[in-house]
Formats: sequence, structure tokens, C-alpha cells
Amino acid sequence: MEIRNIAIIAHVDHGKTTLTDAIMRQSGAMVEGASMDSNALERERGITIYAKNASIQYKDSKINIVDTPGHADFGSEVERVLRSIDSVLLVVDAQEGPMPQTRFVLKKSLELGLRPIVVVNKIDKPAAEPARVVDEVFDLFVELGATDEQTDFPVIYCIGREGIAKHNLTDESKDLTPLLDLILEKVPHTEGGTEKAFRMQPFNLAYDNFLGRLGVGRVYEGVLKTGQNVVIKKPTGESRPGKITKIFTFNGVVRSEALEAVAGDIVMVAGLPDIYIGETISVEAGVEPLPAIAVDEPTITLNFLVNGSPFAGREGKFVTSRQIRDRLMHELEVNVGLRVDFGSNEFFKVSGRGEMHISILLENMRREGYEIQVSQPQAIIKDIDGVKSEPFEEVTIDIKSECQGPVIEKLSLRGFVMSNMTQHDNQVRILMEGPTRGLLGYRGVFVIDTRGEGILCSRFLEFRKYAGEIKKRVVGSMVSMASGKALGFSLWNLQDRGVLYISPATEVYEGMVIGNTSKGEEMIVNPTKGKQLTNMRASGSDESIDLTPPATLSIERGLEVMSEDEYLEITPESVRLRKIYLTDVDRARAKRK
Ligand SMILES: Nc1nc2c(ncn2[C@@H]2O[C@H](COP(=O)(O)OP(=O)(O)OP(=O)(O)O)[C@@H](O)[C@H]2O)c(=O)[nH]1
Ligand SMILES: [Mg+2]
Repeated sequence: MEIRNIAIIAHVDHGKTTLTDAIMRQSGAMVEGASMDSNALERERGITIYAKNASIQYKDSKINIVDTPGHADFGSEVERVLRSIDSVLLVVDAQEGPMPQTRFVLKKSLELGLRPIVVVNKIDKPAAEPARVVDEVFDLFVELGATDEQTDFPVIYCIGREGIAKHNLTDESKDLTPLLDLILEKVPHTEGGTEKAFRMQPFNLAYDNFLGRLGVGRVYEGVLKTGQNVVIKKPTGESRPGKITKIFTFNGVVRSEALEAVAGDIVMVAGLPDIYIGETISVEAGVEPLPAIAVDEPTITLNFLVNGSPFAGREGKFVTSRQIRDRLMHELEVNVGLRVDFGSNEFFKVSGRGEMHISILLENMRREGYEIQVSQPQAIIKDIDGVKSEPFEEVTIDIKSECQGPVIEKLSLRGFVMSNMTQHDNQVRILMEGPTRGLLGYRGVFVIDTRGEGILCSRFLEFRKYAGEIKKRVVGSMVSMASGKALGFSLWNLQDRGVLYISPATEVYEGMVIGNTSKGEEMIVNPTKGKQLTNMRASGSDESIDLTPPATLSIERGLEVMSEDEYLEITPESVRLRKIYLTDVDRARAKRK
């Protein structure tokens, strides 16, 4: 049977997973209602977090499909996948057109010599302009230096949500057959190679409770059998022996055990507890290792600590340093972009690819029953060839023209410089570049300044020379001076002074941050104070109080609004912000030091 390997790539939300689901459903590999976004967090957030493999049988072919995440924090994962496939479906929203992550994934595909198939998706949207989008995609190909062959890309129009694909907008179609036929026509099938010496290179890792670490990768050449002894080579040439205990291939959306892995297929192998991305698995010692696969460096870092709050241990099952350490060790088995420094006795220094990358780990941990507290995320600053350097990002902002003033002004203060600006009617698209440090904590400000209507995407560029001091307006915290239950009456008094994170009857402790202050300075308050009772009853006036609903903290929002002298406390039920030093006296003492 012929094998074809494709990845589905796009900007976030352009419809990769919906399209993959439709392909799987129509080929009978997936039941109605199921989705490739199978993880609970993915379903809840409606985004893909992990790249996933699946396959279908179509006519005489096996098509391996990798659905990739679109969020920029997971960009390096997409890059690794691209090394192992034969072509990509570049999905582009028929209204939004190419977006920053479209550019990133297309650039990587073109560099690898792939010939993308362009899928103009969501043509059912009322504001869709497929013709304009095709032109924009063409311009992007040219701008990114595509070869003539690559620029001569096939285009297909889709409504992924309805499972429809067509060659021309006017065609009648009721399923995805035109897309699948196009894949058979345009994607080269993997060429023989079974007679050569076996070589495979993992681009992803997986974990199984019984089998341990698994390597997911493409078999470049040869055949591998279960039970076979192998040689694992690092890209540097260093080698060590191993033994394959199990082989899985992808069959629909499930993995199925196989006796052998053949050239061209994407498989998963067990038995190599220390296998890592980019290593070459072979059966003969003399085989050349495949070129290295780069794993991107982390850009932000923060400390994970044992929960030290007065409410510690109330809600979580796993609270000790030992348990947190084991959990982080386990995470390192599969979370490729993550780094953990276990060197300190007081905290674990965790580094990742962005706030989203870290907050997903924290969200998973709390769901599993962990309690933890973390420090404020910081951009990683390091010395590169004697130059103090920090990560830089490019932001793409789509907003109404009238909002551009405050947005440009605040980002400029945070070290960002405009690189491009285009206007479409009442909408502007602004491109700016600046340090990651300046972007930390900015998203909430952006939402307010654009009244929730703006779109901001960022992507990592590179480490550049340290940008010097930047001016962020720090929000002040409203700190509780007492422990007990918050009362509606006192919250009602406080709500004019800023934004509250808690509602009446929430339990608070001394040093807990219960809201932020609009003036920007710190405020010590007592949310547990009740109304003075008197003998007199005012008629009507104090019967009911009008409370604004609180701005409850999520992990992501917490990480964003917290200050340097605070910890975010995360438990299975609550996300609380607190001062590192809980009492006024301790804070004053710490400040003097
Ligand atoms: N109108 C319309 N909406 C669609 C279509 N396909 C997908 N959507 C919607 O677009 C949104 C995003 O779809 P997803 O398939 O999750 O997008 P994705 O590219 O996988 O997103 P990430 O994996 O997070 O990058 C969902 O709300 C879908 O319902 C379509 O053909 N037409
Ligand atoms: Mg998706």
C-alpha cells in the first residue's frame, strides 16, 4: 500500500482540527461528536495544545495526518512535525486571510522544500473573500522566497465545519472527496526504501503508564521488527544500544500494535526510556545519524513552590515538594520545550515557551489535584557572546482605527517599535517588535484599551540585545489585612476603588490580594468588616446592595496581573493572589533589605 504523510498547518482558529475531524468522520475512523481535540483542556478552550497523529485509508493509500496546534507558543512543535511529512495542507481563513502564524508555518514548510496545498477554509462566512485571500497567500509565497514550483500551489475551497470541499467556488459538492483526491494527486507517496538499513527519527515524545516513554517518528528507510536490538545515535554521532519492545502504527484515531514498522510510515516505538527528539534509531552501528532537529529555547521563567499560604492543604491531594518534583520530572518526559532546574531547595525554576505554555502545565496540575504557588513570570535574560540579551517578539495587532492611540503609546513605552501599519476601511493592522519583557502583563491592558474588540498575536523572533529599562504602569493591589469571610457590605464599599477578584462569602487571609486598585498604588483593606449595627433602621436604603460581579482570577490572568512581590496560589478549586510576605510588618522589613 502507498503511504502519504501530511500535516495540517495554519494560524490559530483557522479550522485545522474541524477539517481533520471531518476527514476522519467521513472515512469512518471517527464517530459523530468525537474530535481530535481529545484532551479535556483542549475541549474546554477550543484550541489544540498537542500535535496529534491519525490516519485514514483512502482508495489504495494510507494517509497519515498530523493535526498541529496553531498558537504561537507551540510553534516549535509544528516545526518538528514538518520534518517528517511529505506535504502540508495550509489552511487559511477565507475572511481573515494569512495571519502571523500562517507566515511562520509556511516559511518553515517552504524552507524544507515542501509543496503546500492551500485550503481556503470557512468560505461560508458572510464576510468571506476567497479570491482576495488567494491573492494574499500568493503574495506571501513570493515574499517568503518560494520557488516557482512551490508558488504554483493548488487551491481548494472548504467549509470544514460541514465537511465540504470544492475545486471551484461554483462547484456542487457534499463531501471532502475533492480534497482527498487532490491529496492523492499532489502529495508524493513515500518511495520504497524497505531494502535499506533501518533509520527512524522521533519528532515527538509520548508517554504510557505501562510502557514508559514512547518515540513518535517517521521511518526513513528499512524495516524494524518488535524485539529487535537497535543503536540510538545522537546527531553528534555518540551512540548507545537499546531494544524495541513494542511498535504502534496509527490507525484512524487509535494506535494499533504492529509487528513491524516500514519505510515511509509514521510510527510509535516503546522500549527506549531515554529516547529524545532528533536522535536516530537504527539497527546497524555504521549508519549515519539524520540531521539534528532543533528544539527551541525557552523564553520565560518562573519558580514553582510548595503552597505556603494559610489555606495550604485544604483542597489539594498532592502538596509536598517531593510530589511536585516527581510531577515535573514526569512532565519533562514529554514536554519538549520545557526546562526545569532542580538545583534549589526552596523552589523549582521552570522555563517555557510563553505564558500559555506554562499556564497549561499549571492547569493540568491543578486538575490532577496538585497545590502549588508560583512567582511572577520573567523573560529569560542571558549572555550571548558577551552581550546581555533577551527574547524579542513581533506582535500583530488588528484594531479599530480609533483605538490605535493608546495601543501604540503603551507598547512604545514597553520597548516596542512599529515596523509596519496598514489600513483597511476602519480597521488597522499594526506590526511592532519589542522585548518579551514588555509584553508580559500587557494583554489585559490591551483588552481594556480596545474594548475587547482587538486581536493581538505575538510570535517569538530571536534573542536580541537587552532593550534597557522599560516603563510599565504597574497595577496596585488591594491587600486584605484580615482573615475571615468577605462580606458584601465591605466589598460594596471597596468596589469603587478598583476591580475586585472575590465575591461575598469568599474566605480570605491576611496578605491575600483581593483586587487591584485603579489608582495604581497598594491599598490595605478589610473585606471582612460588617456594617456597624445601630438601633436605627433606615427605611429601604440599606436593604439591598448592588455588587459588580468580580473579575475572578484564572491562572493566565493571575500570571498576568501579579507583581514581583506576589505569589499566585493554585489549588484544584481556587486561584488566589497573595503577597509573598503576608503581614504589613514583614513586607516593610523585606523592603528595607
Ligand atoms: N464558519 C465556519 N466556521 C468554522 C469552519 N471550520 C471551523 N470553524 C470554526 O472555527 C473555530 C476554530 O476551529 P478549529 O478547528 O478548532 O481551529 P484550529 O485551527 O484547529 O485551531 P487551533 O488548533 O487552536 O489552532 C471553531 O469555532 C469552528 O467551529 C467553517 O468551515 N466555517
Ligand atoms: Mg486545532
